[in-house]
Amino acid sequence: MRITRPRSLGTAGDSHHLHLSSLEVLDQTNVKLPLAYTGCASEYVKRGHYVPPQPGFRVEPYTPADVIDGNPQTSSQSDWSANAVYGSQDHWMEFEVPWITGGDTTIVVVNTQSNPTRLSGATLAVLDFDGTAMAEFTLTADIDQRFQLHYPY
Ligand SMILES: [Ca+2]
Repeated sequence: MRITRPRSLGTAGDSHHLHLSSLEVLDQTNVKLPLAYTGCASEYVKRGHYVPPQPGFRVEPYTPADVIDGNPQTSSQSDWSANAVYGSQDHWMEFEVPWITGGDTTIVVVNTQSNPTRLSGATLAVLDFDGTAMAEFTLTADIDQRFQLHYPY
């Protein structure tokens, strides 16, 4: 499963960031499937944003692991520090889904509370093992977003 925010969506107004709070995949009986992040992401998303130690912020960078930690309060943040060149690359991240069973699958995306419009127009693609897109959804600025994957696709 790949989430992409390409530069072609626009970089004006500090809009080109890929920050995400949560991604869940539920099978037809609403059982949450285990997702895995194996480090497959664009450079800045993989690196994550790092905030120097200060009150209210943690020390670890904000990476895609924060998207599948089961906690909607934590979010990934593409690096927007002085180490990143703003607008220089497309942002994307991939998560592995071990299986998708027959029947309807529900994909639940939780956007960040701050600057949710940045996610608007980004895409969520369900990829086959060879990278072929079986389905693609367009994300919005909504905080809670749900998409139905109908089998067969
Ligand atoms: Ca989270």
